[in-house]
Amino acid sequence: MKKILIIGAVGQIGSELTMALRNIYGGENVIASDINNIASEKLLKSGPFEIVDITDKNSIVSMIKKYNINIIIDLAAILSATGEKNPMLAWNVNINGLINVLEIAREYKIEQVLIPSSIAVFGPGTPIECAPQETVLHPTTMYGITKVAGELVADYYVKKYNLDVRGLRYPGIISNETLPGGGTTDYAVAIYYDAVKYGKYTCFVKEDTRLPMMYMPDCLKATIDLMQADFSSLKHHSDFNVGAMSFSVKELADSIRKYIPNFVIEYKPDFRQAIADSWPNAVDDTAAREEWGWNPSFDLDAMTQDMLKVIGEKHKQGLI
Ligand code: NAD
Ligand code: AKB
Repeated sequence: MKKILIIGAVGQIGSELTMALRNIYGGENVIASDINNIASEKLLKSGPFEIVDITDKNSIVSMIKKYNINIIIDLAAILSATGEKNPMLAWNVNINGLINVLEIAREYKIEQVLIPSSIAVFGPGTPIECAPQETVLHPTTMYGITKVAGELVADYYVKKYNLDVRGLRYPGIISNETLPGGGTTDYAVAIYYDAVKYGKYTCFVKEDTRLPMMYMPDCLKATIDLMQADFSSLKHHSDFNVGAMSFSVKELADSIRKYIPNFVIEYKPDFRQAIADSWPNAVDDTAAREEWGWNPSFDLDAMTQDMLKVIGEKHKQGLI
């Protein structure tokens, strides 16, 4: 019986991954945890929820013992924009928290650990048009530095202790359930909410800014497919590039205008422009496709249609 502990379950990805895993493995077998207890009613009612601080090893150990955990998913993080405002907090949560998880996994013989990485591992020196799987990793943000260090330390635990650790370099994730938590790619979510609510959006990066992005259903599929892959067939472990789409802000606004013709966008770039400029336009995800069959479903227009439908419905019901 799989017993999964998700740390950081209240965030943008965790709130939806928890529900997806509960549908597969049963509510009681997926323990949602976070330092923050502002979780949706759906998440709180569909299975256990616990307060865990990833920087406090004992708070994780008590969950391992209480629930007999055999899989840990570490989604606790401080993202790129918030990390630039508080770099030491980013280091503490993203690295010291991860080390706690890996040490506990080793000590308590946890069967699998999943740790997301990010396109933030890339930086100057990475080919901008399509970042290869193996390339220069010189990030300019503390968040990116923690993600490179996290990949390296995770691979160290695979080699040194034969621990099953897996991870993907998510692109910017776009979703309509939980708002993103302080990243640079947040504009690609906020634009849909403001288009529905106000018919206009002020973007904090320039119109020709182009980044790799992915819709949440593909993010959930990628995560679960990697979790279920045969470990012995993996040549990479914690650093899989996963691509889905790549578009500029102008192309995103044009896609929204197909459904909201009068949508207006203006641009007021701030400090996040430099972060976005340090990341590639797209990634080469051949390794993920070959090693565990990665294949995304959503393109920009399919995602726009679905985002506007769901957010439009929430707006009509007065939920946003
Ligand atoms: P998020 O900011 O939405 O959620 C992170 C969660 O971690 C929050 O609920 C927060 O309360 C929790 N947290 C913070 N400090 C904690 C602590 N000390 N102990 C326990 N929990 C703590 O982030 P997300 O977007 O859901 O990201 C999840 C993972 O995916 C992260 O590793 C992130 O780097 C990675 N990722 C996300 C994206 C994206 O676009 N969302 C892209 C690339 C990578
Ligand atoms: C961020 O913008 O910080 C995240 C990410 C791409 O890792 N969304």
